[in-house]
Amino acid sequence: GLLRIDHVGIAVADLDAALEFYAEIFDIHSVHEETNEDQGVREAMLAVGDGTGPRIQLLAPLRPDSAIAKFLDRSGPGLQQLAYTVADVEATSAILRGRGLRLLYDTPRRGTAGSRINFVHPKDAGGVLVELVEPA
Ligand code: MC0
Repeated sequence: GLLRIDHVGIAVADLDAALEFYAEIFDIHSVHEETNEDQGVREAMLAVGDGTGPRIQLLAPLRPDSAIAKFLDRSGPGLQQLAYTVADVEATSAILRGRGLRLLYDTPRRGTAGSRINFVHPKDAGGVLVELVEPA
């Protein structure tokens, strides 16, 4: 099942500009950055407060055909996904499939920091793109 909120993902056009905004305005800072070619993103994870709670993930597109580029074109910058930590992404995906939801991938793909991820289609989850994250 879903253990806790892992992160909230926010689409941004320019990662460096967004990092500067979050640092200067909210005093929230990046604790991890990486490029995920498979997902077509450059991303940063930001810690809030004492850093023990859910993170904020800033997502910038690498390519015009990427999910984040399409999201920015359609909706502009803003909340793009809600991610839950799970112990076993395959098991949770199977349970949700069994409840009639469309999972985007047949088998998990690689997410942040070597995690294994899958997504529930937003049209099957009340308009929210739900990500399942099994940490490395
Ligand atoms: C699209 N829709 C959304 C949405 N994206 N609704 C809520 N939240 C979103 N993020 C809506 C559209 O407005 C449209 O509604 C309907 O879904 C179907 O749109 P579509 O044109 O069929 O689909 P696309 O091409 O926009 O793709 C949507 C889809 C895609 C969710 C399938 O974004 C995708 O594959 N996402 C999963 C991968 C991803 O997001 N990667 C970037 C983060 P209407 O009403 O107009 O029909 S990478 C990441 O997260 C990793 C690094 C990590 O955390 O570890």
